[in-house]
Amino acid sequence: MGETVRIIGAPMDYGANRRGVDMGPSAIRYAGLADGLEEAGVDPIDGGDLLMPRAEERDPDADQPSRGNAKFLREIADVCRRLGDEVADTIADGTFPLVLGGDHAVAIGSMHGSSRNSDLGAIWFDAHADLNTPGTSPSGNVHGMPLAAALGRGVFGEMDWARAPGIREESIAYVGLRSIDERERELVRESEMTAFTMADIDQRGMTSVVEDALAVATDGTDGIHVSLDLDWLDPKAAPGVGTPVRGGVTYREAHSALETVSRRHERDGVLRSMDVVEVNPILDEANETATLAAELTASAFGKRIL
Ligand code: 6HN
Ligand code: MN
Ligand code: MN
Ligand code: MN
Repeated sequence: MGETVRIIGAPMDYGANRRGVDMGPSAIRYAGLADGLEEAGVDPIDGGDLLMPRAEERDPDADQPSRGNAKFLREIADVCRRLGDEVADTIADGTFPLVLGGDHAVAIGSMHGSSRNSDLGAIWFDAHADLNTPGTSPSGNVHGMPLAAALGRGVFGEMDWARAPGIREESIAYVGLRSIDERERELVRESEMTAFTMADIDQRGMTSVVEDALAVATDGTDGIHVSLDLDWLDPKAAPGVGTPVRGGVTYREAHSALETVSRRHERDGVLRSMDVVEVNPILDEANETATLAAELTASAFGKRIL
């Protein structure tokens, strides 16, 4: 294929309540990400990491108009602005942006940058719905809010760095949902997003579900963003995450899902940007989760068994 993939590290942990995800980019690189991408037939270049102050040096409740209970919103806005620019510049250069988190709030920057000049669909591989606003969030952690931010819901509507210009609700598909907050459940039900839960995967099998998710995200769009939250997997396969939820996707199902994405990409070039988030090396067992993150990324770019 010869596609050039630019690795962009976003070692941000402002959006989660536990330190550790800031080490995700290092751990995923160390686990062999670049080698895996080469084996998949793409050309990786490493764009390094975005610089950011340590959370301990900042005040999570620093004043910001309409911040609500959202923690570190100023810092997250600053990182997402810079990340959005870098993602947009990478695409303008004809290169593929692969963002390594960090917590899932980095996806706000990825989607903003990727949808700046085009209509973008999205597939959300996650245990969680990530649709809280500062008005509904039980935790105040912004990693539970990136989809609400991208859609400009609630107070995010006033934040130019948050709302992704080219993303519409009906072009977003969840795959593997299993942990939804009480108030979020209504938001998902009332939204125009398509939600494939773990129950759908049980009943229909992963390949068929992901093919449907691809159909949703590519319908009427110029391309898709894939957001891979490692807590999508069962904690047995991916123990190194901050918000594990049992009953998740297996190792084989995960590969099958990303291989399904890659087959579609090989045919139609649909993939436009991707992020791999929520790997927490402090909670991991011998870098197992980072290794899985690297392997799944290679699968998304076409690495095959034979
Ligand atoms: N993630 N729904 C919970 C919250 O605090 O809003 C958990 C969010 C988890 C977010 O894993 O990216
Ligand atoms: Mn620029
Ligand atoms: Mn998430
Ligand atoms: Mn999650």
